[in-house]
Amino acid sequence: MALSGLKSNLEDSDSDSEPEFLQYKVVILGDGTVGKTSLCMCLNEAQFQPKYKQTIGLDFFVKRIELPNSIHVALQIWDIGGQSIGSKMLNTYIYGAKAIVFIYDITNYQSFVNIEEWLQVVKTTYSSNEIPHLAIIGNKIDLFHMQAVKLDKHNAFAEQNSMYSYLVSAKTGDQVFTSFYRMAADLSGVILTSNDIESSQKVIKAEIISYANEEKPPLAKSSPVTVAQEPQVKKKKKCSIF
Ligand code: G3D
Ligand code: MG
Repeated sequence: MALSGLKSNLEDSDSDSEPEFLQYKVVILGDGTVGKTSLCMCLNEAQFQPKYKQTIGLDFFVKRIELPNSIHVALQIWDIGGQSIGSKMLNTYIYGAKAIVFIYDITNYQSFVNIEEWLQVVKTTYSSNEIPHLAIIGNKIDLFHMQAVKLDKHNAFAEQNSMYSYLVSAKTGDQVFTSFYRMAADLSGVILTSNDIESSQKVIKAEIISYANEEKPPLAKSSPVTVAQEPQVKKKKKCSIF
């Protein structure tokens, strides 16, 4: 994709030192409770909210990302909140988005099945020659031992629908920044090296829990969660991106 983003000075336009940003609208779609708001908050490096509050209406925020060669991107990320698949407002929200992120909860099979319906809504908004960047995100990989969606199903769906695909945890921050970093690069036509991708990956802090008097919970065979030693992430309130 060419450098076709709307150039905008999001900061003080009087300042010569402020970089110009390529700005893109990104819409997050998915069932209630899959972690849309948590993902946005995590990306925004805000506190991970342990209490669930169904979002009313729509929230959006701007995430600035610096790509190699000092290319600055501003992703305007829209969280569709409590809107259901049947909502008449959805097409209006989706309109103009350069990227759509479909998110499901890896412990909730139905939320994965419903991605197909969310995709149909998107298809009614775009003509076939202007389909935006599409990504599918399986959230809550910190709960990998409760995984209800097999990896090959996730991969097959992503491939069939030409979607970028990620497994993340909005709770620990694992892979959250990287997925949006890669999206920003694709939208602005920047080719990332494996080094660029690796250095975008944030270190995930893991605390070791002692199970001295308890039975250890089962460990996922190949959990993608990046941890220091044993792959058990202690319940913590903060999304650890640093
Ligand atoms: P939504 O915006 O898609 O409706 P929320 O979803 O972001 O409000 O999250 C719904 C619930 O899932 C919340 O739990 C939230 O804390 C939890 N959650 C979100 N992301 C993750 C994750 O990556 N891992 C885990 N373990 N939980 C996550 P509560 O219990 O507060 O309702
Ligand atoms: Mg929400």
